Amino acid sequence: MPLIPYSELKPLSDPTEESKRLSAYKAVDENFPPSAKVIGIGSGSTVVYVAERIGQLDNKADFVCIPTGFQSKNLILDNGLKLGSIEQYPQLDIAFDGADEVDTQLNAIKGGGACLFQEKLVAYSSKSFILVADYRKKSQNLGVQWTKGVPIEVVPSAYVYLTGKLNEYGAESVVLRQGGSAKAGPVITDNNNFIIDAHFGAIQDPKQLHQQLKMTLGVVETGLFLDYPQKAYFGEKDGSVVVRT
Ligand code: ABF
Repeated sequence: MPLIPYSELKPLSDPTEESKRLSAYKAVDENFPPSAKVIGIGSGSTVVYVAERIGQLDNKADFVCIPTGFQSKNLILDNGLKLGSIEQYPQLDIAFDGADEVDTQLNAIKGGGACLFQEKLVAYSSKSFILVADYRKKSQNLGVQWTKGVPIEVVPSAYVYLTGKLNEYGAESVVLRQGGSAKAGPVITDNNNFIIDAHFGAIQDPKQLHQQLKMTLGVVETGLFLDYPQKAYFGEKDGSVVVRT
């Protein structure tokens, strides 16, 4: 089990980083099944600390880790963990992932890193799914804190059609996500698709919105994660951790 007590760790100079580490370490310490064989490792900057904590376990030769994208694959390797694929290990014991916003019902918006499809596949395949985040992600209602919009993975040739549809559905903004520079062009996902970020304001019924989007031609998957997380851990500014179940 984890080796270094939190109190003995060197404090991080950035309070937001500290809150991310706090949530991630506590989530691992409280949930990692001692006999787990297959672990999902999500994406984003908070999961960095999940991989770090799991990398401190002394039994890391006993389990394999499944990534949700390129970054998490590197995280697994950098922490000396065994790498596997979802095709080899389709049943996971537990998965940890970050989020952009989580409401009181544990509905989440994810996909800020454009890995939402693989993240959802890992979440669906896992007996237990735990979200880790800093205090900025803790919300009462989706669409209030995270105003960049719901990430939607779409078939590239359908993006103009979908832009029209999303406007019809009442989106306040619809943006085709671009790469790092103006020259880079649209972000391409691991599945060779585009990402549209559609902001709907405060989302009153996330399930209904997800279903409507999924029924629309050209939508591969949405970044609305509904009903999957068993728990969400939020690192707070004051050094405490709020757990929603
Ligand atoms: C992934 O990383 C995404 O689904 C989510 O958008 C993002 C959260 O990142 P961070 O932990 O950096 O806030 O989990």
